[in-house]
Amino acid sequence: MKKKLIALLMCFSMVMAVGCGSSGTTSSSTDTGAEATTAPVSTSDTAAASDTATKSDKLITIGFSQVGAESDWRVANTESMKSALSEANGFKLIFADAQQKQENQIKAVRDFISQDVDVIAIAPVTETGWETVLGEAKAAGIPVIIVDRMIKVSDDSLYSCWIGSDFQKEGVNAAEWLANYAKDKKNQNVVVLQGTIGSSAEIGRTKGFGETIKKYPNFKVLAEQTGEFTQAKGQEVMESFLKKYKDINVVVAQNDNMAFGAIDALKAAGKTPGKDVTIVSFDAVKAAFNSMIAGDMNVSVECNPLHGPKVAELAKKLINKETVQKIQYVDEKVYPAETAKTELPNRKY
Ligand code: GYE
Repeated sequence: MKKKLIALLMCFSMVMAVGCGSSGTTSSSTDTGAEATTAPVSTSDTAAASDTATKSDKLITIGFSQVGAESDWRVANTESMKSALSEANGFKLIFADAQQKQENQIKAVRDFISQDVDVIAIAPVTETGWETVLGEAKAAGIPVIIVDRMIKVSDDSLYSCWIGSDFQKEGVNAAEWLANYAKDKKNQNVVVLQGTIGSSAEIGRTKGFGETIKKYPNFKVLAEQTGEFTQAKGQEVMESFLKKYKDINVVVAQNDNMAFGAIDALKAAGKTPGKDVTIVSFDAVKAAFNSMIAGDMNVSVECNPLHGPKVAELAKKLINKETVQKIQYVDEKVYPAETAKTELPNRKY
C-alpha cells in the first residue's frame, strides 16, 4: 500500500513535470503477443488501480524492457524471458520492445512504475544514462533486475542485481583463439565490426579483443566500425571496408548476425570467407553452427542468452526480501568450426 502511495505521489509529480503516462512510444513499441501490454496509463487509471486490488494476489507483475529484436541472440533471449516469466510460473509479464533506443526504455520503465509493477527487468541498450529513471524506480520501492548488458551508475543501490556475460573475457577468448589459429600466418590485417556503440557487449568485446591481439605482432587492426549488431548493417560496413582496404585477412564480427552480413559481402566481392578471410564471431547461435559447417565461419565465441529462468528465480527472491547475489556471470565456451557438427544438435538457441 505504501509502495502504491509513493508511486501515486511520484506519478503526480511527474504529471506536473512531464505528463505521466503520456508516452505513446511504449505502447506502440510494445510486443503485441500473448503477454500484457504497456498501454499508456492515465492518472485516473493509476488512482483506480491503487484503490482496488486489480493485480492478482498470486501473480508477480514484472515489467521487462527489452533492447529490441536486432539479432538471433536477442530473439532467443526474449523467448527465454517469456517462457520463464509465464503465468504458469507465477508471473504476469509486461513486455516492451525498445527498438534499440534507450529513450524508449526510459519511457517503458516510467510506465512500469506508474502501473505499480512488483519487479522491473531491463536489458539496457547502453551502459550510461540510467541514474534518473532508476532513482524513480527506487523511490517507488520497485526492485530492478538488470539483464544481459551492464549499466554504469554511481550508486549501485539503484538496481538489485545483474545477470549476464563477461563480454571482456569473450573478447580475450576470441583474440587468443585467433592468435593460435593463425600463429604461422604473417601480416594478418584485421577489421572489426562492432556492436551498438556504448553497449557493454561492444565495450567489453572491443577492449578484450583489442588489448589481447596487440600482444601478437603478426596482427594489425586496420579499422573498427559499428554494424549495430544487425546483419544488414554488418554487410553494408563490410562492403565499405572491402572498398577501402585491399588485403583483409580477418573479420571480427561482434555478433553472428553481422558475421553473416560480412560473409555475404565477401562472397559478393569474390572472396572465400572461412578460407582466405578468417571469420571470428560472437554469440554461437544455431545459424552460426550451420555457417561453420558450411565452411564460411571459423569460430564463434559463445554468449548465453537463456536468462529467463534465473531472472524468474531472482524476481521471486526479491519479492520475498531474500538477499540475492549482486553480480552473476553465466558460463560460456568457444566453438571453433571443427566442433560445429557434433555441437549443433546440442544447441538450445
Ligand atoms: O551479442 C548481440 C545482441 O547484448 C550480448 O546483443 C548482447 C548482444 C549480442 O544484439 O547479438
